[in-house]
Parts: sequence; C-alpha cells; structure tokens
Amino acid sequence: MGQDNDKFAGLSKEQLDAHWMAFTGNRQFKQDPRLIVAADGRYYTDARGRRIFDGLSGLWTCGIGHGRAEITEAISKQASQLDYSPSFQFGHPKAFELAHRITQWMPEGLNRVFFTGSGSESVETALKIARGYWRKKGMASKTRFIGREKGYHGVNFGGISVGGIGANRAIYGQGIEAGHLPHTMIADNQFSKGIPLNGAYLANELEDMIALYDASNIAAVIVEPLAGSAGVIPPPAGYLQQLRDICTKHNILLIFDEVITAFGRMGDKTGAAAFDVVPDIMTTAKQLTNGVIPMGAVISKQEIYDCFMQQGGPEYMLELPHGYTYSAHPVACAAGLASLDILENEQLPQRVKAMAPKFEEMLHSLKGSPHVTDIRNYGFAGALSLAAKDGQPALRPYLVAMAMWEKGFYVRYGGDTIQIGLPFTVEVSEIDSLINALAECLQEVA
Ligand code: PXG
Repeated sequence: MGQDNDKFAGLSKEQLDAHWMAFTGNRQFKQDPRLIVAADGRYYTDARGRRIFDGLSGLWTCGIGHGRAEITEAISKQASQLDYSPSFQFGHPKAFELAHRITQWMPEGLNRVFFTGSGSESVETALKIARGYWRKKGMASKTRFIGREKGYHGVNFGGISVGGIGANRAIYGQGIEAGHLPHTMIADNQFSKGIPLNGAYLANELEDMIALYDASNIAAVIVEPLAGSAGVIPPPAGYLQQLRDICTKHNILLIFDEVITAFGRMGDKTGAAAFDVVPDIMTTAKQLTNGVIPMGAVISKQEIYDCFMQQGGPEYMLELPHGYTYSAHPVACAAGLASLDILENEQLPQRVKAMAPKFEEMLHSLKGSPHVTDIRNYGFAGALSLAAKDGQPALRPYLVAMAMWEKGFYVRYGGDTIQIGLPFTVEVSEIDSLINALAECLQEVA
C-alpha cells in the first residue's frame, strides 16, 4: 500500500471497462482511477492506502460518518432474521415503526409515509401521487408540474422534466409537461452568508405561470427548499413562504424535494422546519439510512392519503397502483431506525446548527481567492462558484477537486461549482484543514 501503482487495486483493464459508471467521466477515470477501498468515521481509505477526508458525507448521504457499529449491527441482525419480505399486500413490523418514526421528524401535518428505493423514485412517487390526487378529486386536468431552473430532482423522466439542469435533460428528448420558475442565484445575492436577502419577488413568477397555464391544469410545484446539486442555493428570505401562499391560493400542491436537506443537514429536522414553511408532500432519501442501504421516503399530508382511501373502491382493492419491489425493504428499515436513533441520541441536527456559523465564517474566508465568483452556505452545505477557464465552466472545478483529492480531501465538483457537505460530527480543526487545502488548491490551479 502507499504506492502509486496500487491505485488500480489489482483491477484489469477488462474489469474497469465492464463498469459503465454513474455520472462519471468514464474515459478519464479509467486511465487514472480514484478507487475507495474502505471508510471509517469521517475518512475514506483509497487504493493507495491514503486517508481522505469525506468532505461531502458520501454524496450528502453519510452525515453520521462511516462504519457506525449500531447501524451495521442493526442491518446484519435484520438480514439474518428477515432478509426480504414482499412489499406488496404484505408487511413487516419495522416498516410501520420506521414510518411512524419518520413522521416525528416531519412538520405538523405530514404524517403518511410511502417508501421508495432512492431519491429519484421518491420524486416520481410524489409526482404520481399529486396527479392521482387531483384525478381522485375529480380535477383530472391538473397534470402539469412547475419546477425551477437549476433544480435537481433525480434522473427518471418525471424528475428530469421538472428538473432544471440542462445538461441532465439535453440528450433525452421529451419528458412530461413542466414549466420552470427562475432560479434564485442572482447577482444581488453574491457572497451572501446563509439566507440571501434578495429575491423573494422571484416567487411571484409563479403567478405569471398560473396566468399562462391556468391553475386548473397545474398539479404541483416542486422545488428543493435549498437547491443542492446546482451548487447549494439557499432560499431568499420570504421566498418559500411566497410560493406556499400562491400554491394555497390557487389550489396547487407544493412538493419540497428534501433528498439532501431532510434529517439534519440544515441544522434542523428538515428544510421545511429550518425555513419554516410546510409543503403538502416531501421527498426524502440519502441521510434516512445514512447512505448505508438505499432507501427513500415520500411523506404526505393526511388529507392526500385520506382522499386515496375514500376513493379507493372496495376495501380489498389497492388505492394507489404504485410501489417498488424494494419499498420498505426490511434491511433498509433497520438501517433507517438505527440512523434516526443516532441522529436523535447524539442531537446531530442541533450540533450542525451550533457549528454552522463557524463553517460559514471559514468558507467565506475564501472570498478573494483566485477564480472565486460566489460563495453560498446554509447549515452544513456550502459551495463556491468558480470563473470559467478557457470558456469551459466545468473545467476549473474539476481541476480543483482533483488537486483536493491529491491533498487528501474529497469534495464534489459539478457544473461551475465546488460543493462541501460536512459530516455532522466534524471537528473545527478538520473544517480548518479542508478550507486551507481549498485555498491552496485555488492558488495552484491556473
Ligand atoms: N432530489 C434531490 C434534491 C437530490 O439531491 C435526488 C432527488 C435523486 O436521488 P437519487 O437517490 O436517485 O440519486 C437527489 C440526488 C451532488 C449530488 O453532488 C446530488 C445528488 C446525487 C448525487 C450527487 O450534488 N442528489
């Protein structure tokens, strides 16, 4: 270990070629792979034997840290007791226990939980519930969705249709009917710390879209309360409340996609709690199981659930023709219960809230570093925007992230941004090292 020539971890070219990797530059990766072979706490070990700080908590998944015995023991015990049980027409106790526990993490009124296998599946589920709900209520023309520019709602056809990251849609052709609100990353808000002051007026664009499409044709508005993938865009003061008010006024459902923001990262139970606005449906995944086992959950207001029950026909009939083979998978439920136990017992959302100002201060110390055109943050989420190099906006973040990897830090690069999602258990000295390394990399990368 420790030798550069170990970086292939003994894999042959044929093995490397066989795996078509997700959201990865496959050609570059396979020439110079970044292979991770172990994880422990807030650190990865790569194939060269180096310890690497996990500056994105996996992919915003592992806030508790890696290898927590309580979680691995819970899943191993569950796998030996009940490794799988059919998710259609049968149930197992932990699914109900976890659903109930999740409701205790939700704002008042969100109390019916549907399980999925990922964030993308949570989004499709929420969109289908929204359309189905209006049809059950006799308003079948309410089918259109409104998303937002720069929104990320996973990769399935519904998600990329309401999503607003052009590169994720461009090659796939037609999706489902959706309009897009303007994003809120405006020049007036550059280098805002936490919640930006300007931009609530952008929510009024929803009124214009309603005037264009008519509320009788719109099922729901879907936004991330804080946009994650596009590079951490916190909501302007008053913006989400404005969206809420307009949706309520026009009888349109409001969906918060909280795949990144739920379960602690915002320094609160959810983004809805942190920003004090309650949606009608919330989508979650990632942190629910600390990333250890794939799982998502869609949480809806009781009125929506009740509508399906009331319109469900004979009681032996199913009310929602939707679900996944792995909905409420017993091993995922065990991981979810163990993760929520740790988040609660160790008061990790509270810890995030208490340490967020320190992170904010340190992150914003990078203002003035070469190439940095904006810095944004909230809770334990932060991002830098970097100026384009040679007319290629995505090039410099890639170079910076690779330089960080060489220094022993994993951060995410996407579009023209570098993103940080700190583990909830991080120490101040680790934030300090991370930010210092970032400052050096920004100097080094031309
Ligand atoms: N909605 C939101 C808001 C997300 O952030 C998804 C849906 C899709 O989840 P799945 O589990 O299907 O991937 C996501 C996922 C990044 C990054 O670096 C973000 C995501 C995934 C991978 C990387 O910002 N978000």
